[in-house]
Amino acid sequence: MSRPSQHHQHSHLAVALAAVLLVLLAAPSSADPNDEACLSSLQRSLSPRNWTRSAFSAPCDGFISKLQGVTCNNGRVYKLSLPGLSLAGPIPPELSNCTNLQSLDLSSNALSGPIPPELSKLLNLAVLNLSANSLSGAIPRELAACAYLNVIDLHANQLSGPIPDELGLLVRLSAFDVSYNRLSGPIPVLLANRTTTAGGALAAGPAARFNASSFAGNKDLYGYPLPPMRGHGLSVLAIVGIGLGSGLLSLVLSFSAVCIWLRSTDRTATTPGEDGKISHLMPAY
Ligand SMILES: *[C@@H]1O[C@H](CO)[C@@H](O)[C@H](O)[C@H]1NC(C)=O
Ligand SMILES: *[C@@H]1O[C@H](CO)[C@@H](O)[C@H](O)[C@H]1NC(C)=O
Ligand SMILES: *[C@@H]1O[C@H](CO)[C@@H](O)[C@H](O)[C@H]1NC(C)=O
Ligand SMILES: *[C@@H]1O[C@H](CO)[C@@H](O)[C@H](O)[C@H]1NC(C)=O
Ligand SMILES: CC(=O)N[C@H]1CO[C@H](CO)[C@@H](O)[C@@H]1O
Repeated sequence: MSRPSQHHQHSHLAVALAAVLLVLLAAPSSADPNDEACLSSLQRSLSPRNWTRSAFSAPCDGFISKLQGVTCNNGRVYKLSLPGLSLAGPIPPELSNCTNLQSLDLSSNALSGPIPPELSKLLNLAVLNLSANSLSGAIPRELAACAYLNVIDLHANQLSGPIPDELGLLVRLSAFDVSYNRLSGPIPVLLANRTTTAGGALAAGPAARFNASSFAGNKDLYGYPLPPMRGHGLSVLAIVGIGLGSGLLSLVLSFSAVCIWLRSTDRTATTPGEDGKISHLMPAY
């Protein structure tokens, strides 16, 4: 007697499961409010040309995106790739609402203003490429919170201030480029030097973690792998210049002194003539 009712219960369960599955499969097209806030802020700030506002409420249909440059994974925005589209304006802090973002590429545009420290809330971020823009201000040290960062490419901007030491703690970094900015100060040792292996011995091959090309084109940046204390190198040049200059000056001075002396001796040489005249006149005395 109990068997049929159990069967009945099982089939009920199966129907319920199927319904849940159907709902789940249909669900991904419904938007995540965080992604919507993130994409709306990007539209407000940079207005990518092909973006239609209607798509923000449902940017992802499972793995497929309705917006240019947006890649979805399971209904969430996971990649934003908008290089070389002449996008102008500041990076909105609300970009940090795309909490599943793993890759952000806004390179080769006309972005200005600072890199928002809020980007450090993107805890899954592996790729950050903001190269070839007009970004200014400091590199936020908060970025060190993005522990999965593999790529930080900030080359060719107008970033200033020091390179935060904390970035050296990002153990997964395989590409780091801050060349051609206005950065200053010493290069963090943990970015420049390969850390020692567990045994304490230095890893084989070159000692550099990132070589000079990662740091080039920043006038006031110094330390390995760049020359030590560039300011010092300049002052050495200045000392040489001062030395050469003062040498030349003393040469000119002594030359003119000799000239003046020669002239005065010329005069004294001519005075004997006058003396002679006088002496000729002398007899008439
Ligand atoms: C917009 O989309 C069209 C067709 O999909 C494409 O040809 C065009 O390059 C896109 N515009 C921009 C600015 O990328
Ligand atoms: C960042 O983007 C630029 C241009 O869009 C590209 O040339 C460069 O290789 C990228 N950086 C990395 C580390 O992939
Ligand atoms: C980093 O490496 C360079 C070159 O091998 C070396 O001269 C320098 O002393 C190292 N710095 C530290 C702090 O280990
Ligand atoms: C610096 O390292 C990059 C790869 O990380 C390599 O392509 C480049 O040739 C190196 N440059 C120098 C001057 O060693
Ligand atoms: C909807 C949402 O999550 N909005 C957040 C977007 O990011 C800003 C700044 O980080 C937050 O203040 C909002 O709450």
